[in-house]
Amino acid sequence: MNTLLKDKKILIMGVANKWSIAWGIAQSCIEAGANIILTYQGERNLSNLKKLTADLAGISLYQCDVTQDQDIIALFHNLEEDFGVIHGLVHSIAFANKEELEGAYYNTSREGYHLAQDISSYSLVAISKYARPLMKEGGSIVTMTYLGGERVVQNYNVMGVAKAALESSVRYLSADLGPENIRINSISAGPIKTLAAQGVKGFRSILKVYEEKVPLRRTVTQGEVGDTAVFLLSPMARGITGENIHVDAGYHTMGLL
Ligand code: NAP
Ligand code: 1JT
Repeated sequence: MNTLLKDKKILIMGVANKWSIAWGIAQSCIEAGANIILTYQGERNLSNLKKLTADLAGISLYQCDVTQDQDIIALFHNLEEDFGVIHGLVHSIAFANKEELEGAYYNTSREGYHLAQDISSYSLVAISKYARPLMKEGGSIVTMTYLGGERVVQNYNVMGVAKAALESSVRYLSADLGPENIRINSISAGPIKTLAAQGVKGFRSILKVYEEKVPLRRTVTQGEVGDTAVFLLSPMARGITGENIHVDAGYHTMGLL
């Protein structure tokens, strides 16, 4: 237990189940004394979340599909009424059609491109707009990215291009929101076995490279990402905005492996 986020209200979007990176972040936030608010997309996730949070006091759950403007508007309207203020926001949401996460990038369909951009990148822009009025005491926004947004990583394809847009959005939003003492940063996590990663072509061989070649000779955990998120959400990171922090056991420092 620590007090880095004592009594701070942190909204976390993107918990699907206990393997979600967002759930790792939620646990680290709770350990740091935060009051957390979670959003879920559909009824299936609501029952998961109810089970996950059954033993934890004071966690509020709200529905929000980020492709729906009316869901985003209703979410922040309800948060304004129920809490009046939030101090932190975690965006841990992405989607792309599985068949577009393999083969040549030029085979990406127009529809698949738009879908990946809408859910994985534009959603951060819309959410930041509506979170801003609630961050009356200043705030910190954290989003999740992957190295495939900066470099060519085989198979990451349309998600890589969506992550590049997401990372650029972080920089533009940092300029918009900085004067109101709202910071925004991304965490570039190494590969972690989650629902999203399941069934992704070549994922296992990427994990193997981590164990054999990266500086720390291992993969990273949801808990390690969670602790970095707590740092970024806390006053310890008060001078940091528009930044991308790699939590990837050092993989990003390496040349061709
Ligand atoms: P995850 O548990 O599957 O989380 C993805 C979340 O996005 C799910 O909760 C999913 O909800 C949500 N989502 C998708 N479409 C949505 C929509 N329209 N509205 C609201 N929520 C929606 O997988 P994860 O690995 O933790 O991914 C979280 C973030 O980490 C993503 O941005 C991902 O790119 C990033 N990341 C992951 C890795 C990795 O190796 N796992 C590495 C680096 C970065 P549903 O389940 O209901 O669709
Ligand atoms: C999505 C998926 C977003 C998998 C994701 C993701 N962000 C990171 N990963 C894990 C990953 C995926 C690939 C990869 C390396 C890591 C699945 C669909 C929903 C959005 O390739 C090198 C493909």
